Amino acid sequence: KNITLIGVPMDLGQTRRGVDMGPSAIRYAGIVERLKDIEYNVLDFGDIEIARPGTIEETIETNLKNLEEVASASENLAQAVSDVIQEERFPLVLGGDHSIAIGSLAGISKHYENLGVIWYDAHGDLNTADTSPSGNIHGMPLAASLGIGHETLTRIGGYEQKVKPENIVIIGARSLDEGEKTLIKERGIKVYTMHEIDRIGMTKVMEETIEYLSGKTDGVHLSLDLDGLDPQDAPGVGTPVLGGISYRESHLAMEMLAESQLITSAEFVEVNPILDERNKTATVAVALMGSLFGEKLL
Ligand code: DIR
Ligand code: MN
Ligand code: MN
Ligand code: MN
Repeated sequence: KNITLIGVPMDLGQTRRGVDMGPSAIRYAGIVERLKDIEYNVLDFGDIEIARPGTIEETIETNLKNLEEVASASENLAQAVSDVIQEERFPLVLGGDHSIAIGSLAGISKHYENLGVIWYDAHGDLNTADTSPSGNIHGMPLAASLGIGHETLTRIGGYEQKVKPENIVIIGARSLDEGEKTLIKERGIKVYTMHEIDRIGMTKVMEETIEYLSGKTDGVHLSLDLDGLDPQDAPGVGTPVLGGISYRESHLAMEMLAESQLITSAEFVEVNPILDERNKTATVAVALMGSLFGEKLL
């Protein structure tokens, strides 16, 4: 029952300023106390250093925004996460925009033969330089972790494929770009869109997800983008999409993951206190982390 928090004040993977304050907002909402209350040994590593935009010399011709700065932070995060696992502690990464998942997965996957990934998000984050409508790297981390996209991103950690397509489950998707839809079909990635969540309910979605991953993986990383939730419940995000997963459904999902004991690392990303209502989104993130780590209502 040992957790190490790693803050990643990254905002260079997208264009809305303020998401770099996500780790502070989550700490302010009481994550350390919350986990200590359920008998965890909690260490706070502090924050990964992020270079200011434009401070690293650009040697690569690309349409990807802040590529060198994102890559540099990703290498640092990969090393920090890997060290935490080496110490047999659970890495809990606090974002920052979702581009940080490139570094998290690069550090985590070294320790597993068959890492599973649950991608809880309104988006697929499966774009590449060729398919991206925005040039924002936060729309690319899952593709990069599959080894698809710009090699500066796919080679973080010194190796290419962090996760196999058959070990991924995307939950909550409702805004997928054309290139992402193609990739999902080509690679056979399992996706529960909002349609399936409405149709069969979160209980069944999580039962199937746990069943799907438990047989074939030796660890599962939860990458939770707060924009997977409905903007009514999580308004402090840079790219809100209507019609998302509810607060209650999200708690249920986290509680079922806690019961399954499947999750071996996690990150909570895209909390932007500048766009928020009185730190509501960080507070929701902390409540969901409580459930993920086994907090009970009674
Ligand atoms: C869009 C938005 N698919 C892009 N992606 C977001 O820019 O690639 N991911 N917001 O979380
Ligand atoms: Mn640059
Ligand atoms: Mn995302
Ligand atoms: Mn998203």
